[in-house]
Amino acid sequence: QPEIITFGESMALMMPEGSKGIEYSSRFQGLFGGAESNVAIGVSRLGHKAGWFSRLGKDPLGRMIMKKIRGEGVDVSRVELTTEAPTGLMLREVVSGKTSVYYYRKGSAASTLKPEHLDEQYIKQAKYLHVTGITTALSPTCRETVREAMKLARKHGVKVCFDPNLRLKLWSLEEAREVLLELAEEADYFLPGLDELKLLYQTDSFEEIVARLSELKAVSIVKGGEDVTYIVEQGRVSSVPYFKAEQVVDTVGAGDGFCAGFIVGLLKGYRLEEAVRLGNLIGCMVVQMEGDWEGIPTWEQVEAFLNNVKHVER
Ligand code: KDG
Repeated sequence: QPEIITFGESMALMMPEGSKGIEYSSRFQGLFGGAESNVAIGVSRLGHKAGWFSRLGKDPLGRMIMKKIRGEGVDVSRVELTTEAPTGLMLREVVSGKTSVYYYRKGSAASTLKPEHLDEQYIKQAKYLHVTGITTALSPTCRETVREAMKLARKHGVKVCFDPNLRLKLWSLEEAREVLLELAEEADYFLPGLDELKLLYQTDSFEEIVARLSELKAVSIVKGGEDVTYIVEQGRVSSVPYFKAEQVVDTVGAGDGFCAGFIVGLLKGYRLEEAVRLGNLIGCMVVQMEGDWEGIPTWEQVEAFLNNVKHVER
């Protein structure tokens, strides 16, 4: 039985091989990603049971994504492959150090998710439900599904983690603010980035941001401070330093890696600071490899890193 359940859109991901951008590249790597499945894969690699569901197209990309997520040990028993709509696609390039993402996901299978697709019993038996703002941007029915899932979680005492994951290529800031700030009120753990909060609360003042976060019932974990992650709990602020990455290759997915590490910390009964430290470590490992989730370590690799175990080459 999954200890944490999450749902949302996963898409095929094409990235140019080498340093040429999309326009001039003739070779691409075929990967996949999706904020929520990135978290589920992370939790699974770190040795805990995660369930992820969505709707995927009954097409080669949908089957590829489903098999790979299953291959990572995530429970995909509630995923539906449908002929109604195709699997979404995104392209990503890093040109002169600048990352750009292009979405081809309008009308995708995942955007047809609706509250009827939720399985109450499945959610009920978990300890955590993890949802993100990306799903709420996909369609009105997706938005309703997130609201309903949070309601079901509350009804059954399942703790809700909410990452706003603001994506301005999907909707306007005005629309996003209204929906995301409303959902933040319903979460137990609110996991935004500092840059997102500046936009959502329309202020650059850290004090003002802390004041707004302190109005929430949630514990807020704010990613992307100056080399620290902040914990804000009813007016009290503490910070946990980052680990230093040896090389930064691809920063996309770092936030999801953080969430996976943080949730695993909670599952292990760690103190908040310790759970955040684990999140920081996973985020740091993710940025050192290409792809959204490929850099997430296994639990053995985490232990080896923390215990300074020497790597044996052969
Ligand atoms: O957090 C990483 C995600 O942004 C990436 O996996 C793609 O889910 C994705 C999205 O909608 O941007």
